[in-house]
Amino acid sequence: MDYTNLPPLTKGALSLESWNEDRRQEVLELFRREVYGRIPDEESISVSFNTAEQSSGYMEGRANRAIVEIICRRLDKEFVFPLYLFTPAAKTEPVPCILTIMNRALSDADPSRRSISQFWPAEMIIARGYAAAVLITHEIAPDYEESFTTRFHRLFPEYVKDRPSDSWGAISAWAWAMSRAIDYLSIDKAIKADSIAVAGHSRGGKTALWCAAQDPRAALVLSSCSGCSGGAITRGKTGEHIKEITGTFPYWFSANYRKYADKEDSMPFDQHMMAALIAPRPLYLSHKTQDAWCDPRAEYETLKQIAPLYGLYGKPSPLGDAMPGPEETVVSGNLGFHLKSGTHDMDEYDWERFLAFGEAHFSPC
Ligand code: GTR
Repeated sequence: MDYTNLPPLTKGALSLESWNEDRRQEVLELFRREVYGRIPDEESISVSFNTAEQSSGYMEGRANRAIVEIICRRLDKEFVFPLYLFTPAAKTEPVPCILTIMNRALSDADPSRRSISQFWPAEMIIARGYAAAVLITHEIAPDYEESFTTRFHRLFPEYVKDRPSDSWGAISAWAWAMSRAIDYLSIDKAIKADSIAVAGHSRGGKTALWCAAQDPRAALVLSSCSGCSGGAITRGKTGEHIKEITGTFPYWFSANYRKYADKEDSMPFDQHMMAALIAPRPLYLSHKTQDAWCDPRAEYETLKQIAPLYGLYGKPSPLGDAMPGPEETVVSGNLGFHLKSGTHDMDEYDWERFLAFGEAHFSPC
């Protein structure tokens, strides 16, 4: 694939003057309007928190658990979703936190810890000195077509019928919820407010990226196999494209996004521009060899495209031309990438590297 014709990050030569706040807002607006959809009238939603439960004795006494209800009200509607938060019991000082958006069966991120899964190894995260927070997609916005009527969507009944083509899809609702979780984590005294990372896999990986693109408080991003409409440049990628993803999951995106199916060359953006919105914050993308649907090469290219921007910010993160091979990891400055043999998944191998990347930036221990 020849990447010389990608839409450029800036108008004119890449410099910090041309990648200024106006340009960032312009790019953000492109992704809000054309891809994920905007949440309208955000100011009309009030958010408060209720610590519904606080208990100790988890993970053989090594962790405390809080369940925080995030209460969202708009006009006469209310919608509440839980944030599950484990903190290391032995720590007296605030700790960095990894906030994961979980998009699989509850057993993959079981808040009771009866079911343990490599997908969200909270015990390992705690042992390394972080707090482990998790949100469950299903508890925020349904991951199936339901005409935008339940959970988060019910705050906006007037958008059920005449839904503008730039209205939010589920990814925007999940990303919004991650930001509300950051609202809470930033005021919890157990957490270091400037050291909150966001993480997710696949649709969760897309969500974590979109959250961080919009919310500068997401201080570090860990995104596994996010692929199409996530970390992968769409033009020229293998596997899934806009036609397939909007055909199967139309409710993830704004209605506008569908118009680019089979017309990707006409997009005034591509995914490297969303990743650029995260610069110069630390960003790590991980991959599996047998995930042609996602296309690791297209994700590595995203990092290569934004690496010069990190240099301009004084965070040099140069990357070699060739993508790392299986079982290889590349970390350069604030950018990280690895490829592991296997199928579309997130596991302890990935978390090992995510946590090491986090340690280089957050010093959790
Ligand atoms: C697929 C989707 C991918 C990816 C994946 C997942 O079906 O098309 O883009 O997000 O689901 O979330 O596991």
